[in-house]
Amino acid sequence: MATSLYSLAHNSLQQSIAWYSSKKRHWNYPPNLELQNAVRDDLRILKTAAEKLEEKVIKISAFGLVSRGKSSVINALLGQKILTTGPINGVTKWPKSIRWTPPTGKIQIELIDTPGLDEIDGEIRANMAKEISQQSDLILFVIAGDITRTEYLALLELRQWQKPLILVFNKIDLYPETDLNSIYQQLQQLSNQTKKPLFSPDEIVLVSAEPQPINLRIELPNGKIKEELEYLSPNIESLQQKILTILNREGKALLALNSLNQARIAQKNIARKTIQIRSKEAEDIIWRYAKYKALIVAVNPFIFLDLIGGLITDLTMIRALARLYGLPITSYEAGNLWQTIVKSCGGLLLTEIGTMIVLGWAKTSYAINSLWENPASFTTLATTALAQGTMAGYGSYLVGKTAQIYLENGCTWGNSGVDTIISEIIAQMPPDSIVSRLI
Ligand SMILES: Nc1nc2c(ncn2[C@@H]2O[C@H](COP(=O)(O)OP(=O)(O)O)[C@@H](O)[C@H]2O)c(=O)[nH]1
Ligand SMILES: [Mg+2]
Repeated sequence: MATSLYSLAHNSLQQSIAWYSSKKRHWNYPPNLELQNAVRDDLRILKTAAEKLEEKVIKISAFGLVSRGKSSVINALLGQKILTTGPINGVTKWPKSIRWTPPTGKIQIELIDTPGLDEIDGEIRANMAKEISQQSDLILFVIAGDITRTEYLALLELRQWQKPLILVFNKIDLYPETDLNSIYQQLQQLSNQTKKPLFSPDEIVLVSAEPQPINLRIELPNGKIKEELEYLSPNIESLQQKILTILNREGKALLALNSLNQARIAQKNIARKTIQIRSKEAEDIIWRYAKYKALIVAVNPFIFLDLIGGLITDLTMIRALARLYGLPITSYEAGNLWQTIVKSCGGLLLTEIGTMIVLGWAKTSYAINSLWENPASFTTLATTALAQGTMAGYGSYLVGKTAQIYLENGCTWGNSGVDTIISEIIAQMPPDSIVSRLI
């Protein structure tokens, strides 16, 4: 990944932190304690995401069902038996993390071992899995033997969270007939062969992290038979190699993407909570401007001025909402808002033309034929003005509602918004990279 993108990611995060922790974020609205408490955790996540980018330690975690050999795989990577492994379920109770400095690289890696996805129950498991995977830059999903439905669903979910994955098929010493092709076929069967396969062949690695010892029968010169266990060394080089290749090529991109993704989730949460907590004030603002606009349009006799007046009211309303929420209006979102405003004005123009045709004259004609020359037409004027005013007010109401949606989602769009940088990073990576699989 180009360094410029890395600094872009860095700047974007710094900008967001500066914005969201600024006291001036809500313009001169008084501080809202409920809101401050509600977004405290999200702010912390935003800051952690920025720190993570600076730390440059890549987190790799092992996921999978019980006894597939997650702990063994990590031991094998480390070349040391640091983690306890064993045939009994639930050997690994809590997530553990270990620093690993691979032989060749200068990269700092943190390996995270997790309990099996099926070892702890329901909600705790789901939360733990989600939390660890969100922190991880790369996930080793360890399987052994047939892929179960549970494994397949977990893989689907990780893909949905846009997590870079390597499928590690462990214990090949027990399944010598297994090859990439058979794993591939199984995956396709599970996905009903309709969807795009979850993995490309080069994201699957076959290893044996802790091969079972072989019982050797040695015939001694005196004719006696001696039994001896022969311990085979792990077969893990292919995984080591794969990890190093990925990290050398796209380690920085993985790091940046993960930080940006976390920041994105945090920013969306802040926006959502802000809009929720300030909904009453927002409603007041929207109605107030809708009424202004209805009034301007109803009272004002010229079509052209109606439109200009309406436009100015809408823009002022959007600014008022952005200030209430303290959310940035980015260029992308502003563009989309413009479209909505233009549409709302288009609606106004149509009613104007419509009422002109139906009633035979428009308000504009009153500017020329003043009312006292033709007092009988007053009712028509009132009807026209009312129709236009109502339409205009309704238009403003729609614009206000749309502004809410855009401010909530749009806080991550725009030139330096995390969404833009995420897609730029993905677009820059070569098509066979693990990052480009995340689209
Ligand atoms: N035959 C064989 N057994 C293995 C291999 N890797 C791990 N095991 C065994 O599988 C069992 C579970 O391993 P462990 O690492 O504790 O699994 P975890 O629950 O996924 O962490 C242990 O008894 C290991 O000795 C392997 O490559 N081949
Ligand atoms: Mg374990």
